[in-house]
Amino acid sequence: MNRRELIKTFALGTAAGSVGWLTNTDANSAESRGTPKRVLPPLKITKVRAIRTAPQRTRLVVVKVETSESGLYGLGCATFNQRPLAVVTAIEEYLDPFARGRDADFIEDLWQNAYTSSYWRNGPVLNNALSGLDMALWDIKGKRAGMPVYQLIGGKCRFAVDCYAHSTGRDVKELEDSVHQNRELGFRHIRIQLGGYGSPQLSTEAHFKDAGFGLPKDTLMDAQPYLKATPKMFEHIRAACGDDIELLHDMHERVEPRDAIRLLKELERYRPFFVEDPIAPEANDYFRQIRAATTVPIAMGELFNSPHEWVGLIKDRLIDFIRVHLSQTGGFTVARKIATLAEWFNVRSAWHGPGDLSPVGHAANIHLDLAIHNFGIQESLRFNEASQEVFPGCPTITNGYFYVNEAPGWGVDINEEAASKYPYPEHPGYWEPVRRRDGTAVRP
Ligand code: GCO
Ligand code: MG
Repeated sequence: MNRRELIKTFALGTAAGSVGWLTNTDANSAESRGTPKRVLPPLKITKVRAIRTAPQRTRLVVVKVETSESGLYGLGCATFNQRPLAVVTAIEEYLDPFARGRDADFIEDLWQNAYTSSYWRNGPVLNNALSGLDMALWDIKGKRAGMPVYQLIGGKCRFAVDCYAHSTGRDVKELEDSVHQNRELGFRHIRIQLGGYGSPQLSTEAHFKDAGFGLPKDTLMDAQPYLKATPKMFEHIRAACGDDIELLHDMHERVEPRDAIRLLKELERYRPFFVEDPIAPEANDYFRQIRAATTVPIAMGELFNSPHEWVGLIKDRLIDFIRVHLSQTGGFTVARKIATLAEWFNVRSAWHGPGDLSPVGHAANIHLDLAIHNFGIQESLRFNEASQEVFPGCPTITNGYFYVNEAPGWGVDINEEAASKYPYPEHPGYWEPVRRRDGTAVRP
């Protein structure tokens, strides 16, 4: 074959190829006028299960969503430590039959319909159940995509998640030692508390017990001993541990709003990183006065279950850190929206992250923290050996930073056999009353 023939053949071949392509795109565009071909084969939810376990004595509820693709399942956190069995019932009796047969890929659609499937909504029990389903679907989507969830929502904005540790002590000396320990572990942010919330150990006059009011096991907590001791606590820690440490404190809505304002003003000179829950959500309208009275950064939200509680405070810039508990809001789908809303009003994240979240819930916090611009700080928890046995892939902490692994989804799995080794503690989980000296109930 001479050169002229070769070129002629080649030209003919290309022409044929492009005609084929053209006809194809025609077919594709023709098809795009119809319903485009699904790249991912349909994936149906086949079962929604609630798994109970307590490897760290907290009553965890983890939802496992099984699918029509064998071996493909997702995990979600539905932990409500004070009412776990109510959440389990909401999952097993309502969300399981509701979700079976539905498309596991359409997370938002499923969230919206599950959310209104109870007609009444925005409560702690149903939101936690919904969160378990929601987070599990994000885990599945990450596994289908072969990516960690943070990649699905835009990838990393930081190499790891700065987090705070908890320090407490019955007196300032014990507290100082605990702060030094956490500093040695590499934490730059440390929450300081003098005993339990509101420092009940400082209250001594349990007149209600003498009067036989309430039960002897009820806790006494008067406001004044706490209000007087807390500025002294900050003063001691600043003097003993220095100026470059970021100090956080949780008022845990234990005092009246007016007292809260006065205490915040007294703490200004110690430059707290934030003070959390100065008042209860029922008194949210007091934030305007708090904002006007003090420059102390305010964190709020762990008790929020409804948009009515967070939208106003964020859009009016009345708080600096939004601290919702992801599963109490209805899950990851909701928290993403809260984070996006907050960004436009200079409110940063500080998601609730103590013991009453499962490692799956903590992982969801951290994946979100990695991917949002308005990340503030993350509350941390160390997972003991039992938790690591039950939840392979638990997040880790190094030098005060939280890390998730790079496995698809949340990167956290569950060993159900190990989970069954850690039943719930005897006590159902509700909070015992806290009272003033005259017996008046305190919001714990
Ligand atoms: C925090 C919280 C917790 C809650 C607890 C309720 O800031 O971590 O206040 O300690 O009290 O999660 O179960
Ligand atoms: Mg708190």
